[in-house]
Amino acid sequence: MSAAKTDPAYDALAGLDSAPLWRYFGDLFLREPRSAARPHRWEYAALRPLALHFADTLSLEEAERRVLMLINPGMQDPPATVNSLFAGLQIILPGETAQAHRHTANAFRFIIEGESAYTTVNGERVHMNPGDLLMTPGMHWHDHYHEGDRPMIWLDGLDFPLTNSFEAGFFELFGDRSQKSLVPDDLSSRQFIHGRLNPAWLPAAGPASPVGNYPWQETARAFAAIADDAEGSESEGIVLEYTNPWTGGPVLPTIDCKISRLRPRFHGRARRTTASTIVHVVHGEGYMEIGDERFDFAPKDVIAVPGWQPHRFVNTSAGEDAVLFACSNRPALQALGLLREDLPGSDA
Ligand code: GTQ
Repeated sequence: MSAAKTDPAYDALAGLDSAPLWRYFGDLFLREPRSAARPHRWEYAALRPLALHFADTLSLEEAERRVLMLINPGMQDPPATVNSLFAGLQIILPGETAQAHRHTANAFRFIIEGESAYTTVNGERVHMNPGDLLMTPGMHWHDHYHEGDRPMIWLDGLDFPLTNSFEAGFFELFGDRSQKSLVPDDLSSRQFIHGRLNPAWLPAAGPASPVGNYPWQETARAFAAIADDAEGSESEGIVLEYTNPWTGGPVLPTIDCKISRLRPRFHGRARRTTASTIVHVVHGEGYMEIGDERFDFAPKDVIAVPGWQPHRFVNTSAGEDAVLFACSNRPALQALGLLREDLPGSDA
């Protein structure tokens, strides 16, 4: 009976801070995920001049971190890039220090341009060069210093949308602007670099990778060693996961990081996953299809791939590889029993 719609008991219920589940049910229990995030591309060539502009006009005394947030048009408040992940472009100039702090959010950096900066993570200076992947696990003190001679720009990835949604975010300033160096520079990267030969005197500690830097040199060496001898994944090409040497699993408890080499004319098979992904183009030209949209990409662009959207990678070049860095929230979903992946259009 439509009379039920005007039943005054509904107002009485609202007045008691209660509501009828039957009027919400379909929105609360979706047949399948519907991401708030939209598929999106951020063009590096357009953002870079603005990063340089703010480097000129805003000092690091005025900004805790000089970061251009990559805000998904569907996720403005609170801001996120996709679901539980945030990405931003951070710029630091020669001679600048980004002051020491720590937070519960896990972070990584993928270095885009510049050289001779380092971040000090719990007393270890970790140097950065283009293509390097650096870790700053939750509650590790970190400050950045640039001793080079041109601007340094990197992609930050953090899980603060997750820590904030769990209302588990803490933040502290160290006190001094920078930490003192407490151990030899780049020690964690050097002692774990081989991956298959771990330092046996160090007990596994914490849920995150102990490696400060996964240098580009090692990534390039891995691709060169595999060469064209492996088939790779039909969706992601020659795709390598950066691993926590203590577990063989993802580098951070809530974020995994991978790098894919797409050979010339690679046309990936579409897949979908409940994990949400952020892709950064290291080099090469091509496009991503996400849902029914196509995003052409150029080097250094960033692309948001919302969860459960079918997506595919295409390298349009006939002669050059495309190399893509990607992070996702897969470990968080996996830990909670929420990970589903498939290849749409197949029975698999
Ligand atoms: O470099 O420590 O993009 O604390 C956001 C928060 C970077 C950082 C971000 C941060 C940092």
